[in-house]
Amino acid sequence: MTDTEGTGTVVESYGRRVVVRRPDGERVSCKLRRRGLDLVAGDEVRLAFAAGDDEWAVVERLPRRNLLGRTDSRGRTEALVANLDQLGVVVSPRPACDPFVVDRYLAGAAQAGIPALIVSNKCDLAAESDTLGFLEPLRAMGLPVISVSARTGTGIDELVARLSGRRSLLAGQSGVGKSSLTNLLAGDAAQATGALSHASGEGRHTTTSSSILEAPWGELVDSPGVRDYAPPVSELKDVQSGFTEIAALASGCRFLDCLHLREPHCAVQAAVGSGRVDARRYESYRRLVNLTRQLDDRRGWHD
Ligand SMILES: Nc1nc2c(ncn2[C@@H]2O[C@H](COP(=O)(O)OP(=O)(O)O)[C@@H](O)[C@H]2O)c(=O)[nH]1
Ligand SMILES: [Mg+2]
Ligand SMILES: [Zn+2]
Repeated sequence: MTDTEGTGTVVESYGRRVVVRRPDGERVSCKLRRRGLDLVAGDEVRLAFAAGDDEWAVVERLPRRNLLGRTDSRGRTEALVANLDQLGVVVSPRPACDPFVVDRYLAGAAQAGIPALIVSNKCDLAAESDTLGFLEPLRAMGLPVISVSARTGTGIDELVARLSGRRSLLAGQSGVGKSSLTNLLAGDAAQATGALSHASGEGRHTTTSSSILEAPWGELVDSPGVRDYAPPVSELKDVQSGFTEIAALASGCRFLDCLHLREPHCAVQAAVGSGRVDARRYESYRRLVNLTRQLDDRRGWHD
């Protein structure tokens, strides 16, 4: 007897078990045929239903188009979600956002090759928008900025048009309105998620595991793990790939391995001096280099 074969997309992952959406839209709870498959939401997988078995098993993970990861507090890389079409960084005038956190999300997306946009929520609080000045250099770099209000509905149509037909993740600091936007955009889908795992008594035991919400217009990824976000960086030299305006200048530096910190004849430092590169963005870059150094030290201790 041979296996029945199938394919699908992982929409929820619980480590040893996953929920897979089949091509016909049905969601099935699957076991993993072997250890080490390392599945996250968004993964495309091959399934088999073995004769004599009573459920689908994931036998293989198909190649990933991209993978958004994070660095945890011990400096270990953790995969969050695969095959994303875009990352929306949600900001708001109140609570005021830390621009350095916003830059870390943008750096994670850039490193993974995922297009990013800014979702500027709470535009009904326009009187307090003076905290959003840090968006200007980002806008000037060509990053789309969409002003919305989850409260009044302003801009939501434009946001849906942006998200339409794509798999998007909305990330951002606590309080900026991610849940409000998710409820507004995919409320029914959010309620459906987790029903299968609750029914089978598995629950969600890791707070960072992502899930995919399927709305009529597209997909939204719910990822609690992106709250306190640092991109995964294995080498200091790689930090600049998260800052496209800095990476673009590196060929003008005298040293091939220039980190653009205190090296002489550095095109990046010169551009910061002349105002061509935003000084705050450069500071973000420096902080991420330093964070990477600290994490390297911590990794050293734990290995
Ligand atoms: N004025 C205003 N408040 C909002 C808006 N969106 C969300 N909020 C409020 O901001 C607070 C935090 O929202 P929440 O969705 O829980 O943020 P999250 O932590 O990012 O998930 C709540 O009190 C929301 O009612 C908005 O567009 N305008
Ligand atoms: Mg929330
Ligand atoms: Zn340099």
